[in-house]
Amino acid sequence: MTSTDPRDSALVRAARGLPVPHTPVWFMRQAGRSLPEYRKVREGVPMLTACRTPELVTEITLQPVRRHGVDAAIFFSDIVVPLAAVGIDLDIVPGVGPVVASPVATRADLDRIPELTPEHVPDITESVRMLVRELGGTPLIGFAGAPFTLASYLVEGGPSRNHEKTKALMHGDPELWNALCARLAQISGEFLRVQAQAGASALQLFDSWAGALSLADYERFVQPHSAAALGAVADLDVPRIHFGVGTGELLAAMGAAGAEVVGVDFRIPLSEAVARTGGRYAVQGNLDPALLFAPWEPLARAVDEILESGRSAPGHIFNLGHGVLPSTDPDVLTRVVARVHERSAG
Ligand code: 1CP
Repeated sequence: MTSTDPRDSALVRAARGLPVPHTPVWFMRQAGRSLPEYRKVREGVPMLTACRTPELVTEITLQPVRRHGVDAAIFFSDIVVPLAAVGIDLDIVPGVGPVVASPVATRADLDRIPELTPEHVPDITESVRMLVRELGGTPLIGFAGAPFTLASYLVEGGPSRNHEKTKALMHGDPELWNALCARLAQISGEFLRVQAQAGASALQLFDSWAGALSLADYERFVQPHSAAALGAVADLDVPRIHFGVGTGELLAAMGAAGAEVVGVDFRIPLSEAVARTGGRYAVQGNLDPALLFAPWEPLARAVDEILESGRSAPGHIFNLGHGVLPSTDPDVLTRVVARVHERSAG
């Protein structure tokens, strides 16, 4: 294996708990509205169209790698892309997020959602292959949405603060809930599999809204389905990152669902996340994205503290606690990458 093999990159090594030349760093939502070059190529192109056009996906995915020198690319797509691919009528509305035309409420609604096959997403395979060729030794992270977070969009019909219809279905009709999540786990698992088989070097399952759940509800209604999605790629020897927001109480259960890396938001220190997960997993995180708006001195101090806190983990991948905010100054991100590399080398 040569040093230009992405399987030997700092990101993959950290995910596996192996020694690294420096702490790897990438940012959730590193591609996107914070970059003028992104706004330029997206002009007049709807989000879902962009996600299904291999040349655009490749260009947008590469933009933050060129600009910031991050240690990984994240595939430019969205968690709802595989749902649209199987025929669910939805759109990504600018300034809102995913909006579903006919929310799921009954067994008949669920029965209209087919399983995902690679034939639904030939463009995803093509995009990943193009990217892997362009990226050389830089690893590509593939991703999917976890069943709970996807179910929330499908049941609520769009973004939701309280997930009340979702929780009502979960508790009111557990049979339908479990059938819906089993279908979504198949779709997510297959979407991850397609990306890994086309050459992605790591995978992230986004359960962004799982922090809205109690541990008891998570374990009973959600974890088995996330475990099924992660289990669909268990044989592929590609490290799996499991991330959610506000999931301090769920970290051990999220690791146990079948991940090598647990994503941590900014609400607890990494050392605390390591303690809560018994040191069994590498950790990813956890700079508050709002701190990128603070003056450099306190920001640099926060970066250094996170590096220090991450030393207690078997492996640490530096990231934000959630996605880059659209009005972030991209030069600050570049500076954070340099700081992480400089302070963690040797
Ligand atoms: O037109 C646009 O530019 C729309 C903005 C946008 C972008 C750039 C959306 C709509 N999605 C994306 C890309 C995207 N989505 C990526 C790209 C790769 C990268 O990180 O650089 C990823 C990983 C996602 C995944 C995603 N979509 C998640 C999980 C990550 C997270 O932020 O927690 C979620 C929850 C979504 C749904 C979604 N899509 C878009 C928006 C605005 C939202 C959130 C809406 C809400 O608040 O519920």
